[in-house]
Amino acid sequence: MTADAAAAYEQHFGRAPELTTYAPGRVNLLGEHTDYNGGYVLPMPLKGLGVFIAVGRGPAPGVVEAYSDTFNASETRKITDGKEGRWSDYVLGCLKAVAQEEIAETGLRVTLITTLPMGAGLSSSAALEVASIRAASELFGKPISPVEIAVKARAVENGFVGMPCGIMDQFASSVGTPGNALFLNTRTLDYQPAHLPDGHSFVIVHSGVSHQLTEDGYATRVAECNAACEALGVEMLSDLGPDDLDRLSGIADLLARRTRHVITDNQRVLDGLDALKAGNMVLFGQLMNASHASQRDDYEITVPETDALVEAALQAGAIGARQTGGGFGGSIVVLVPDAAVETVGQSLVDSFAKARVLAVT
Ligand code: GAF
Repeated sequence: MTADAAAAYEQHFGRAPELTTYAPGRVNLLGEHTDYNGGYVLPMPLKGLGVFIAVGRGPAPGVVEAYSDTFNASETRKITDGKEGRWSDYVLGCLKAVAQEEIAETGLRVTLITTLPMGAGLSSSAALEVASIRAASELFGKPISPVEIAVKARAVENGFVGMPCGIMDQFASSVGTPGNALFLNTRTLDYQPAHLPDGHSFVIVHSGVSHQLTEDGYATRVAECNAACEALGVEMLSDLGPDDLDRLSGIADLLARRTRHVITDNQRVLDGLDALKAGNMVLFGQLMNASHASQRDDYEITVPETDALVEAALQAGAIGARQTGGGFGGSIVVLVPDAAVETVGQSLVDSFAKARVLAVT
C-alpha cells in the first residue's frame, strides 16, 4: 500500500517522491467525549485502515501542491496561507507547524491515499495530521517524538482547522500500536497498552450515516461541558467522580446530563481496563452497552441508525455494542466471540441496507 502512495505521486507529479509515511485510524472502545474534559479513553489504532502520504520538494519556494487520490482533487496553496475550509487545510496546518521555513525555501508536493472511509468516526482527520507531521519531520530532518506529534496534531486541529477536539485520536494514531488497545489519561498523557484477551473480536460497522464533526454538534457539546464546569465550580469535568453525581441536581438538567455522561463514561473506562486485565469480556460488553445508552440519553450524540444497529447487534448475539467516535452518525463497534463474527456481521449487513462491515480486529 505504501507503494500505491508513491505510485500516485509519480503518476500525478511525473517523478518519484522522496519519502512516504503512514498513520492509522482508530476505533474507540470506551470513553467518548471524555478527552476534552481531561478524562480517560480506551482507543485502538486499526490494522490496515489509515492514511498514506508521499512527499517531495518542489514545485517552487513556498508552494504546496497537494493531490488526494481519495478526493481525486488537487489543491495548490502557499505555506503562508491561513485556513480556507478545504481538505488541504489539515495538511497545510501540519506542514506549517513543523517546517514552515524549510517549505518557504523548497516548496512541497504531497500525495495522499486513504484506506479509511471519511466520516465513519474512525478519525481520518487525525490520521491525515499524524501522517503529514511525520512526513515533514522526516523529510526535513526534524525528529519529533510520537507524543509530541500527537500534541502538535491536536494543536493544528484546534488552532488552524478550528475543530475543538481532544487529543484521543491523534494520540492513538501516533503513539498506539495497530490492533492493540491503549489506555490514556488525557489530562496527564500517562498511557499504557491494554491487552485484549484471546477468543473475542471487535467488529466495526459503518451505519452509512456520515458524521461531520466541524458542524455544530461537537462544538456545542464542548461549550456545554465548559458551562457545566462553571456551574459546578471545577476546572474540568474530570475533577468529578461518581461521588459527585448527587451534586448534579443543583444545576440545569441539560448540563447535569452532559456531566453525568462524562463522569460515568470515565468510570467505565477504568472499569473496562480492569475487566480486560481480568479477561472478563462479559463485563466489558455490559460497559459498552451502558456507554451507548449514556451517549444516547445523556449526551444525545447517537442517531436512530446507530441506535438500531446496536440493538440489532445485541439481538444477533453480540456481547456488547456501542457507537464509536465523535458521534452524530458514523460507526458502531461490536464485541463478539470469535465464532460469531461472521453471523453477527452478516446479520447487520442483511438487515440494514446502508450498513457495511469495515473491519474485524
Ligand atoms: C472525535 C474527537 F476528535 C476526539 O477528540 C473525541 O472527542 C471523540 O470525537 C469523541 O470521544 O473523534
